[in-house]
Amino acid sequence: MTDFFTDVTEPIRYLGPDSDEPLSFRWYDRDRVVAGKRMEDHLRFAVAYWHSFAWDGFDIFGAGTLDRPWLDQALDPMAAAAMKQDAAFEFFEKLGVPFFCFHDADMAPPADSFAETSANLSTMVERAAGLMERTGVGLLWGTANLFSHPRYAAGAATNPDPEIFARAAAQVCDMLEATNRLGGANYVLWGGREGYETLLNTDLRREGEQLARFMHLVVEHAHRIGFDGTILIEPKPFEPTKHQYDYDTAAVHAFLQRYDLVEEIKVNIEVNHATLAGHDFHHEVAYANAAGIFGSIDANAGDDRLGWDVDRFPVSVEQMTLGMYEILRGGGLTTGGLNFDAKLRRQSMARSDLFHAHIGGMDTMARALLAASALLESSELEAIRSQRYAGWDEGLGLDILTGSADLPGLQKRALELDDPQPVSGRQEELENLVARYVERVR
Ligand code: XLS
Ligand code: NI
Ligand code: NI
Repeated sequence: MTDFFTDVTEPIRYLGPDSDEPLSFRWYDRDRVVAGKRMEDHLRFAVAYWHSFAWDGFDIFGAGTLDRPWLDQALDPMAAAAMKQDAAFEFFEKLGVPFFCFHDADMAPPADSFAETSANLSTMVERAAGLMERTGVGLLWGTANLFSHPRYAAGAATNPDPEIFARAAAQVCDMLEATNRLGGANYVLWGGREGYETLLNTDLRREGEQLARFMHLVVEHAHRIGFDGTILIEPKPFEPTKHQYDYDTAAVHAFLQRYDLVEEIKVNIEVNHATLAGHDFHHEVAYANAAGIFGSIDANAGDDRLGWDVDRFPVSVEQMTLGMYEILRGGGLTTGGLNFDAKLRRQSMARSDLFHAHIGGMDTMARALLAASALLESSELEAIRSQRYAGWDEGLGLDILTGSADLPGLQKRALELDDPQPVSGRQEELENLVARYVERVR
């Protein structure tokens, strides 16, 4: 094993809620069985290569701050990529996560020609395959970066120039095959610049059709190569563009239905994107489950006072409990997982800060899982919810739903009967109920 994380000499262990050891888990106990499943299998944690290994801390106001020797510009790009991979796998192993996620450009340096870029990717993917084999770390998902290069300034699939669409398709072809080669459980499409800056130069109808065509090409090729993972779209309302077409889960669902893709593609919900769209994380998961398109999670958090995608590590057990509750209520994660699409603050310069950040995120999610699963197992909320709708399972409700009631019939009925009386929705009582489960988790 190489040694980039010398401050952490042993794998991170579970020491329980009373531990004062900063480099230990207090809630994430991978073999603990929760509702019939090991915690590790419930949560399916993944580390995001881009924020943790490909980012040096630069922002729009200043240069990199983080201590990341593998990002040294003086290194040969392929040697640097190998060093980065060694550092990443040392981290995955010491942290004890089952998965990671990456974009093509995170793992292999893009070159001047597509041929060379493609060759770099296959070299690094083969090398990753060896490290995955040695460490047992799997790939939760792969994705292509279709937003950083200047050629994608006006979008990839939604670009006004078909040559750029074609270049993006070539890149996705490579990355889908790379994901398949590495046994990836999912493939993600995030429409980084699939949107518009101004309607003055944008043809909305064409761009929608182009995007749908692109998705169909991806789905067709996934079938062709026998990729058995799930294809996911990651909704985000804006940033970098003023308006993104994959605004939220509802917009993605409408798009998938309109273009006959709803059986083929699901969603990867990111917590911070949900809040940018004006929703709760809870809402996005519930909506996806109701629509039958729930796939996976990018576990992170925004900041209440900043309207940006700040990608903090999750810290709120309350917020995460509500999302986890919906996930469990929908049957839990299958091919999906919880990917830490989260980054350190720019002043957290030490390499060991990566451990503290992930430990906090994993403990937050583990605690949320425990609270959510106790709440679900008790059936307290579900009993109240089903009682609230009980009228729809028989008599009048069933007649309305099955079509045996018509407007004049309902009018006649209303003339004969007393007015119906509203009942309490019991919201505050339910909020207190959730709080009790969050407090008592052990
Ligand atoms: C950016 C997105 C991105 C995707 C993968 O906001 O969250 O990181 O997860 O391209
Ligand atoms: Ni994001
Ligand atoms: Ni994301």
